[in-house]
Amino acid sequence: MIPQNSRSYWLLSIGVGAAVASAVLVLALGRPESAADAPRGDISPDDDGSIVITKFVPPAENADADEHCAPAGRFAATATDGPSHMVWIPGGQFTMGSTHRLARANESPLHEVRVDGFWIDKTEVTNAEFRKFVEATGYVTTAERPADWEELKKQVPAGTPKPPPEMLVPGALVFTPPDHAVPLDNVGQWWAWTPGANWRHPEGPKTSIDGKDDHPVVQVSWDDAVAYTKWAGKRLPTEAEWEFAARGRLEKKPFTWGDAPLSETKPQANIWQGSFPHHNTAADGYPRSAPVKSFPPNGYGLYDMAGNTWEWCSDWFRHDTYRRRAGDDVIENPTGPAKSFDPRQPNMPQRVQRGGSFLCNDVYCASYRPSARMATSPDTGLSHLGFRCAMTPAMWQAKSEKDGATSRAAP
Ligand SMILES: [Ca+2]
Repeated sequence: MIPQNSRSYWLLSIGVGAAVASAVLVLALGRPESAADAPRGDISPDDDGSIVITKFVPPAENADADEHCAPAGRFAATATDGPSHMVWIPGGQFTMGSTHRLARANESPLHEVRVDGFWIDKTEVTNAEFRKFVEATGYVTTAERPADWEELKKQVPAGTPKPPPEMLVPGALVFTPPDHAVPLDNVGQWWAWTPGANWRHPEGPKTSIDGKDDHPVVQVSWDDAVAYTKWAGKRLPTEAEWEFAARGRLEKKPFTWGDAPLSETKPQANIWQGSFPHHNTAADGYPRSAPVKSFPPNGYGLYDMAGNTWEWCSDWFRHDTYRRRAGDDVIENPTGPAKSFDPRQPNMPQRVQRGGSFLCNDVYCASYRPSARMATSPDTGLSHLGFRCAMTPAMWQAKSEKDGATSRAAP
């Protein structure tokens, strides 16, 4: 489900005169485009007994998704062998994109991509995990800070007047459904700029995450997600890595589970059932986010690669990224364009998000498919947007050495 994906546009659409707001909204509210083996390296015990990978050797094809949290090798797989709660994704080549009937124009043409092996989080980063980061660092998320006009004005048409100060307060965008059917050409009818919304209060100041430790964290900007990954010694996955992992070894399939459409009786993912955006039957059990691992994993043992919450990727977004690759041979480890561009919102930089969310439905946008692409400005939080982390062998080695040093230094 497309959000309106920039807090700058929302602030301005509310805070300025009708003429400017109208121009902004024309740009901003458009409908989306038409529609286990872990590394077997030379692993040896360090002086203090911890396991250190001294030479990385790419692993063979995974054999059992549930065994991929840790590398197999000469040492029995234990929590110290690989990053906990992560799955080793062996490198490989795949066909990126889709021409499925539900695919949008920005998902084609199909092209061949090869990625190196990497670890990726088994689940979306949860509220409990994000809380540990905040408690350890004192980090204040984007949505908890007042909006910076000097930054926002770079994203809007020249000459746009500054909103009144009362509009530039901390906040984020919240899905706020109408109580009746509405035309699906204006996302302003179901998204609302909400002062006081942030990761602790994802649907506004009167809401909380009490009892939702195992739900994916939301209302985190791309900047917040990157800050978390750095603290964790990880990084965001690239768009190509994300899609490769989401496909779970299934070549050219429309869904993470294969060809079958979403089941009404045994849903494969947390999306929207009923009539969007006003009537959600929640036949899958969850009107909003679900605890991670509530639905079956994909072929790599990854949960919620379809639905639940969108997930940030590292790449800048371009609507024509794939068209610009046409004619290329196999593309190795693509990291996205150098700059963002989307003709619908030409002034606004956007980062890629993947995976769809609990708002996805086939009537409006079926983005719970592994090839579906969406984008949001990096300073924006949304009530259905979270992330998961990736990690390279070099990052894991660096973290292991750092943690080992820390352990040795401890009294
Ligand atoms: Ca649902």
